[in-house]
Amino acid sequence: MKAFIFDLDGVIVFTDKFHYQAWKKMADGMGIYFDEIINNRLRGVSRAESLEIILEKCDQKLTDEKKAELMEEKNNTYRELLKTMTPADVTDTVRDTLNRLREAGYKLAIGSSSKNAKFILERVGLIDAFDAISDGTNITHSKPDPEVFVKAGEFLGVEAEECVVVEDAYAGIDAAKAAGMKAVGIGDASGYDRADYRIQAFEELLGIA
Ligand code: B16
Ligand code: MG
Repeated sequence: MKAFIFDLDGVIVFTDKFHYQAWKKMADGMGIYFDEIINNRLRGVSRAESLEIILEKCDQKLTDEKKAELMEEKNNTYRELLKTMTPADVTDTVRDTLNRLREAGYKLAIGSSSKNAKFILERVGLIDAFDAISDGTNITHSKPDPEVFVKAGEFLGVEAEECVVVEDAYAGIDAAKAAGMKAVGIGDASGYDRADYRIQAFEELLGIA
């Protein structure tokens, strides 16, 4: 193995509470029912697909323009919430493990569906911790499509079979396998049997390296 590719939200940082608050504000404004159980279905899913899931509870048919407006409104609220993030939002364990993997000679990349990935990494002081960032701004298909991880491997100059993806979403594990990469399931995906490794704590990656 030569490289580790990390999903961002749910692996390195935890912004699902901000996604929830921002979508909730939008849904309440539209009179659409939305709760934390529906929010769980948005994990690792793109912004546009997230909106479609929320609109399952809406009886009106919305135009593409209206959908774009709602996504922008949600994203503006979400980015305001992201501004409250600081380096203290990344655990010492995550920072230390990333440093140790780098010292051991592995290339490190981000493979995230989020168009806000770089903004988040800047807020938490991790923008220089990775050799490459593949995110929602450089893909046309979201997970479980392998594109985001294939691009991360290309950016690093490392072959797919030499990359390990670390993911908290089932769709992310499926994407990693479709890319021909090894997959580590953590958090929500620690119980997913398609993952090659299943871990409970981030530092267990040092045992895989
Ligand atoms: P944005 P990840 C994903 O990040 C989130 O898990 C998902 O909830 C979100 O809808 C998606 O990014 C798009 O985010 O609206 O910021 O572009 O887990 O792939 O790092
Ligand atoms: Mg995730």
